[in-house]
Amino acid sequence: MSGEYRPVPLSFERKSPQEMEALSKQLEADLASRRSVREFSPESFPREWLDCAIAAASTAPSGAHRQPWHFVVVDDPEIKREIRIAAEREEERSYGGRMPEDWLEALRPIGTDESKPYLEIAPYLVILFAETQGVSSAGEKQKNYYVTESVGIAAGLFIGAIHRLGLATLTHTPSPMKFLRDLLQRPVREKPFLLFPVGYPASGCRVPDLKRKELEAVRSFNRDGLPSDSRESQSES
Ligand code: IYR
Repeated sequence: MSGEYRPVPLSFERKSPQEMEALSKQLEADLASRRSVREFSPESFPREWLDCAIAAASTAPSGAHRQPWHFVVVDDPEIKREIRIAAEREEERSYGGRMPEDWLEALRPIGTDESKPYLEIAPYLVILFAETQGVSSAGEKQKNYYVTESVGIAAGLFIGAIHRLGLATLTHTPSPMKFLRDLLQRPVREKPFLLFPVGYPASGCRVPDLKRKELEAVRSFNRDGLPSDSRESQSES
């Protein structure tokens, strides 16, 4: 992108209302069938499929169009093993006292613990880094804007793309995640953001019995969210 505003015509294909009506039904059903998976089959798939999901994720809108993300794909068994060992080392500390009791209690229905075998079993690990600083075309340090929002949106598109491809993933956040930058030899200006194991679910894969919030709980219309008296008391507190 040059330094001036030189707009070009938008390319936008208008769909028929009939098609949109049909899509509005399919869309939710399709995304509702997505689940985070922690039991993967070791079966691999072509790397190009992952590249397609990453390219799709990289279409995300971003602050000042800086696209402040970098995806590292790992399929090397030795690197996956190093990542599993380092992640489990951190998780042992987290589950063994670093996470307060209320957090552990919140995680109980999810069934997670410090053991992360899927980090070696899944055919690919995709590590998403946030570029806290960019590099200009002249090779100089460049400020990035709304980095967390931008990378979060790219992560969402990636998760949706993986699902639409017919694969499964997990938004894994070993904490702290700095070991990923060291193990993958990424520059200091890149901050590990999320780790996605990607593959097919294992046969017999089980997932937590989660219920999602109803639409009415996550969407208000105009000002109908709260009765006016509770809005007042909220702004006072
Ligand atoms: N990172 C840990 C703990 C964990 C935290 C949250 I919040 C989760 O939704 C799930 C797990 C782990 O991966 O086990």
